[in-house]
Amino acid sequence: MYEPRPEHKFTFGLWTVGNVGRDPFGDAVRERLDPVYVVHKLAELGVYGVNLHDEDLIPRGTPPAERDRIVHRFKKALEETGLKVPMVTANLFSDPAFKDGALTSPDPWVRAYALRKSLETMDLGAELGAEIYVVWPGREGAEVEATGKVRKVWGWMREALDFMAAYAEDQGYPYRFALEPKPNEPRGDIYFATVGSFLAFIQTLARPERFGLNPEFAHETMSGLNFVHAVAQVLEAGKLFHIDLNDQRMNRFDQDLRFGSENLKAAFFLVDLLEHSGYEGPRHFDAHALRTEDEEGVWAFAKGCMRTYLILKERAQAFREDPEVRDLLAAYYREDPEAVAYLGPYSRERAEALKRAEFPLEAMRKRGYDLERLDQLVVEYLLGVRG
Ligand code: GLT
Ligand code: MN
Ligand code: MN
Repeated sequence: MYEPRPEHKFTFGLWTVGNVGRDPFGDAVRERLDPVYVVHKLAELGVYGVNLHDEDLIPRGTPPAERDRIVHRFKKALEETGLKVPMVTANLFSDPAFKDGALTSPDPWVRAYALRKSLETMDLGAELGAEIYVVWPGREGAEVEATGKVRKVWGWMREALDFMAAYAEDQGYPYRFALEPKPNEPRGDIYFATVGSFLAFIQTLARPERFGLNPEFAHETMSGLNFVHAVAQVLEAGKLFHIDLNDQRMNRFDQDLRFGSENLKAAFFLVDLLEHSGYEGPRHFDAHALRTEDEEGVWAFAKGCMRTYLILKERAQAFREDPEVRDLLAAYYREDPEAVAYLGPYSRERAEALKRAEFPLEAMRKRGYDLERLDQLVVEYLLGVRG
């Protein structure tokens, strides 16, 4: 019942299960895994697809003939396993050249280099069948405000994204661009900090229909925001192009923990939301095993992400079908036709009727919403003692 299958659309990045456990204070604790090996392992676990940065597959500086050999070998593994590559992204953060920004570097050579790298990654992704292109502006930020760069970065970013979308159009690539916000880390402050900031920015682009969001659980959560609310807004805007699932404690560095391992209630409502949203894209786990783990721990981590997702899906379904929950919700949303008539689109008549309306103020003020009972039921479903 909780066995992952390709139709669940679970995906992992090469950099997630391939994470070697390096942190700012400590060296790698695991060996780099061969991407072909990762493809076979993920397929065995019932995963749908594998995502990658250009450099996860093709190390920086690889000569063209070697590049083609790597891609050929990787494609063969995809064919053998049936695994897809739904999403690709350019690594615009590791190269020291990007230390003060990539697409928003003050140095036009760096901006041009980042743009070229993005186009090459789009070519690579097209070869692998990817249709989603993620842009994570990890280095597009600052520690020093005195440069005044904050006035210029929006224009640079717009120009780069418009260039990339036009290139996709020109090449006949099907890409939809999924922009991924994060408040900080690796920069002191990243310009595109939250879901809201990217949602607004998209509307200023030349081809807004090509652009959407790649929200990440950890990234909204680290600044204390409500990820479920953020995703709901993205869905409402028709902009959920991709999603990064993981877990995170508030006000900490980017932990990228196993999905559902910290904020179980938020994970429950996220799955509840996603599964009823009509979103059909990949469920990507952008997380990695703890640094304490060896390779076995990595696969336990990957299985855990998917298993927890499927358990939460079943729990949320059962919760929604519980007659007591249904009754509570029916009472919560009780619609009094007399009140409803005052609402809706503006008309002069409606405004006048509203001004004449007599409100049952005492009842309105006295009403209890029965949310303690409703929330306790959530807890009982999560604890597995009900449903
Ligand atoms: C990096 C980052 C992630 C992004 C990836 C895409 S790489 O691990 O922390 O949130 O999704 O570039
Ligand atoms: Mn991410
Ligand atoms: Mn993250």
